Amino acid sequence: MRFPTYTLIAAMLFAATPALAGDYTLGKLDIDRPWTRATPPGAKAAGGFVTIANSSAEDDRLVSASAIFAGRVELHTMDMTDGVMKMRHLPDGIPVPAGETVSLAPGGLHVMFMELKEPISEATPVPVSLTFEKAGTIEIEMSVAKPGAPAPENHKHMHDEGKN
Ligand SMILES: [Cu+2]
Repeated sequence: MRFPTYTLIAAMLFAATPALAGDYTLGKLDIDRPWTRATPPGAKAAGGFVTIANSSAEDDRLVSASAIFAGRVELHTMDMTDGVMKMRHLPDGIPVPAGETVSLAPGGLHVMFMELKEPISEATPVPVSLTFEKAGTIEIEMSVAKPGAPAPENHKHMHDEGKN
């Protein structure tokens, strides 16, 4: 028995476009590729990262985040002050302007998981809730990369309260 040629072509096309796991939609927000890193034993904090695209005509804002595995979750940024990378708490949250894409990434904006109740282990996605001023709240899962997956050393040292 032979398959008609078009069946094979269709199969190849589907194989070439895998589903995008870990991407979410909330209203007009696309919330893509959320991830965090596995934590070494004794670590008290970890950063979470995600890309948020706002295709609506209205500005929005990531106002807060929460997670059952962290006693406290804040929104932070990092910037260079006198040649040193420093973290800053953003009490007003992270603006996501109309028509723009905002990336939370190592070395910049991030979700800060603090007072960790248990280590974050590699390859087990963790549930996180993100709340936006206009779009509301969404539950997502962050995939977990290896400890120390690409991030500036300074960030790690600051959270570990010590130097390696
Ligand atoms: Cu931080």
